[in-house]
Amino acid sequence: MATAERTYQNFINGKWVDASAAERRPDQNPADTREVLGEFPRSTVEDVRSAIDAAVAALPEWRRTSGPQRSAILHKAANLLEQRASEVGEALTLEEGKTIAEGVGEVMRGVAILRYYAGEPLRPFGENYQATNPTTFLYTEQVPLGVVGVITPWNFPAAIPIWKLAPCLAYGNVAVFKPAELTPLTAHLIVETLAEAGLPDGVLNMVQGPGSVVGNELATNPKVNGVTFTGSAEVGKQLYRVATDRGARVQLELGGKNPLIVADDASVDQAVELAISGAMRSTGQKCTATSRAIVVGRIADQFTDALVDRAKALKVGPGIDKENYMGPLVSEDARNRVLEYIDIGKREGATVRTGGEQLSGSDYDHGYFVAPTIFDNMKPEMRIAQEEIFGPVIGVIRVDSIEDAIKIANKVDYGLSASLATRDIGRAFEFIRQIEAGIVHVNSETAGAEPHVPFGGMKDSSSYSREQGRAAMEFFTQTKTVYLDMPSG
Ligand code: UN1
Repeated sequence: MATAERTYQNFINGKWVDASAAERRPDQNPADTREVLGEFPRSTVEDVRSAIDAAVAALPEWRRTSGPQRSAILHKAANLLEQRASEVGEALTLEEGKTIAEGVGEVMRGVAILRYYAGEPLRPFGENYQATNPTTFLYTEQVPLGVVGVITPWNFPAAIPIWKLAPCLAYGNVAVFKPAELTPLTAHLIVETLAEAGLPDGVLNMVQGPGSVVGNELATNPKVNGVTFTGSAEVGKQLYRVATDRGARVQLELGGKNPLIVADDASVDQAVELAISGAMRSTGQKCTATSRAIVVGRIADQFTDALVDRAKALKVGPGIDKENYMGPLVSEDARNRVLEYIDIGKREGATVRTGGEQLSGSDYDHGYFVAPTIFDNMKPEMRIAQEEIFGPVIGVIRVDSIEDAIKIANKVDYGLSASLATRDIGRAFEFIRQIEAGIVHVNSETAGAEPHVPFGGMKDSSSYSREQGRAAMEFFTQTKTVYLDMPSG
């Protein structure tokens, strides 16, 4: 297996530069940790400050570029990324672990997002109004927020950076991007592609390194006007306190505990497919993953048996191998955390119907593989039914009525996505009305997001803000109201 040959750098003011600290972090393949994909900087506060200063210096000119100019750059970035989709997708799979179909699919989603935001600067940026004085031209204009810190997680190392960076740049902002430490290579390739598309120096800067240093500086530095963050609730809430305390705008996308309610009239085959795909794709490491199957009445046994059979049949192994359905967890910590939750579930009295353990054997011994796990007899108050596990684990909760199912679905702190499998339109309407979730599905899985519509959660899943589609404009711009009158005399 190859060992690290290449060392990587930060991107500041249009140049690839070494971090000020000599210390580097190896980027390991979680399917086979003997493979190191590169060595990445562990940057210091000085590095972040120089990236912020470069962004500050680039802002006046960038914000004055025309919409069509910014549009052209984003179009070019989309085309360049499309040409590199298999290369970037492969890097993503090797460092994050998801399957190659998901890796390349995610990069293509990034391309679609870039194309959408390439169109944004060509759409309306404000509104005009009638004024009391009939000759006044009264209008609003959406102007950039300014310098934005972009902090992203490892689980969607291409799509999430792009869905934050593309609107950030499209609306005339400048960015300091801090990718997750576990997926620095995908971030590197994306920044390389965006830079090649012709962004002026300093408009996009990237600083690799730990959240406690790089993320913290972005949260505290008074020159940073806003911070957009996707990640854990714990880090997000801390960041929110620190950054809003100094008056910055903050956007959070946090966890989920997403339910799939299976009504007693549902197609069992369809419901099982939604549960498996929602729970096991990306090894369950999505904030939109399905982690609770709340099953109503008489079909519970049939559904659960079929779910268990389907989970047993899933092929698990390195994501780079096309025939595998599910790859490893992203890291040793992630694997240990999932195994710990499985233990907690057992101790709480839920029944493991399949999985529940780490996988061993030649394909598995150098990676962080856990078997697809189905808990039966999960009770709503159990920790495994309340807390985000972020792994290939789903629990079945059996209930007597759809009303109880919705009540239980809502009785968690999170409210990101939710799904109902049913053939009954009345039940669908009731579910849509009652469910506390930012993203609601009927007969489709809880995960997934179209690039051109708002994405975000209720309750503890976000900060009441939405990303993607036109909703992104609310975070990345501020409103200027203009009263334009004729000079008198
Ligand atoms: C998806 O379900 O495809 O971090 C997107 C996450 C979410 C994105 C999910 N912010 O998992």
